[in-house]
Amino acid sequence: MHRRIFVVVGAGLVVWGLGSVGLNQGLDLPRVSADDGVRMIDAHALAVRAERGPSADYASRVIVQFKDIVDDRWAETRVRDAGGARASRSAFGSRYVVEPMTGMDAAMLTSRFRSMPEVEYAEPDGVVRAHFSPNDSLFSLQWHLKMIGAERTWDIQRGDPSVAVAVLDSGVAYEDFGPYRKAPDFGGTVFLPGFNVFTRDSHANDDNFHGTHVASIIAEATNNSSGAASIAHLTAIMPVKVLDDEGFGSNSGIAEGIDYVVNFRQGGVNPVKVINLSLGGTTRSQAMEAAITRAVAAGITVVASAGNDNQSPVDFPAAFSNVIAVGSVDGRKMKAPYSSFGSDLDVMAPGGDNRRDDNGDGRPDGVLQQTFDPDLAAVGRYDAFAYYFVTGTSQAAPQVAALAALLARQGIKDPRAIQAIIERTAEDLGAAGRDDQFGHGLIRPAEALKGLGLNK
Ligand SMILES: [Ca+2]
Ligand SMILES: [Ca+2]
Ligand SMILES: [Ca+2]
Repeated sequence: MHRRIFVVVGAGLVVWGLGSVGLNQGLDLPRVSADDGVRMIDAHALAVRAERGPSADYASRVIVQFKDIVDDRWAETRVRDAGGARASRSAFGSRYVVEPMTGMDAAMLTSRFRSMPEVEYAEPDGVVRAHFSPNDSLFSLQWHLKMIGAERTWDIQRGDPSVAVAVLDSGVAYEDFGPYRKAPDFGGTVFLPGFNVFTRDSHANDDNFHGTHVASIIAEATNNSSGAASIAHLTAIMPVKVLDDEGFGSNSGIAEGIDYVVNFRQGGVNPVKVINLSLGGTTRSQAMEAAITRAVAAGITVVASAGNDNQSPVDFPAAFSNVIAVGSVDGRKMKAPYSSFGSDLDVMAPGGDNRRDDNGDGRPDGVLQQTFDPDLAAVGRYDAFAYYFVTGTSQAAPQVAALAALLARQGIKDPRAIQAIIERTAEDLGAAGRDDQFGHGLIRPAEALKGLGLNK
């Protein structure tokens, strides 16, 4: 199922090595259904997939950044000297992802690149993964919106298509294209031209389920007499596919996706003011950090999920100091048992806990939005849309990204100011003041927006 794209440096040719996406259109699997059309994701299948790790061998590669703008022929010599077999150049500069030749490993290759004076940095590529909690099940209505006071928020600001959030994820069900279908409750949602780092084209279609759920938390069509509501529903979404069909990706892929967002222009301006990263890994990447620093310098607020391993520190990219790191609370405003923590944690949002039913509706508490059936997606069907309760810091981060977009719409331009407002107005939880379990506390969007900008 996995696909890889490498430029073969030797011949100077771009060779697109596209593996096939397994489409078994005729397969008729039993679907989980409920009377009200709300469904649960088969937690077992997701857990098995997460345990197994990625099919794609992201971790065997090396990221190398040359100091100067170089041409591929020049780079080819260095890649060969270092022991690289194949390399793929970034669309945005002299950054290459190099596969080692037989007998070499990523560590050896990295150390050879580091000894070259022309190299700015080299590092083994790292694996990142979607931060969904693999124990999702069927829940009741959108309690997360009540907890953060969404209705009071909408009295002040509902977003505007002139402000966009880039969702770097497994893609989004935003268009009808090939086997992919637009999710039904994206009715009036505006989508900007996206990017797929695997195919290097604009078709950032979701083949997993995760990215569509995350984008729906931010801007699912609202007040349209159908489906679910969302926090910043008039905000535009830019779909950027950096995770594969299993929810895995690489540090180099994240850097590539961020570079696409930073370089995007429409009518001479970049409407993207927020990047959401509901994903992470444990390896610190210079390539990713440099891309994030460029984004923040360009006025883009970067939000990332803390991770679902109940460990400290939080994952990268959340652990970077210029990224808003978001943890997850349950229906009681307690830290969700999976939510990672530590000194880099900034704020919390309701990401849910499927083992609890604190609103007493007979269903476990998760975040309800539209996406498609992940089990059917695994066999190549991306059109089985329904409303799913999903839990995780993946579901918490986009609530903060949505709030950042609303603040940007109010006219707050500096990402540091946006982060400061979100933190200052958060509801303090746990130990008094900022602490490592809750950061600054639970976001309060209406309080953050009050008195600021357009509609004060
Ligand atoms: Ca709706
Ligand atoms: Ca419940
Ligand atoms: Ca506290």
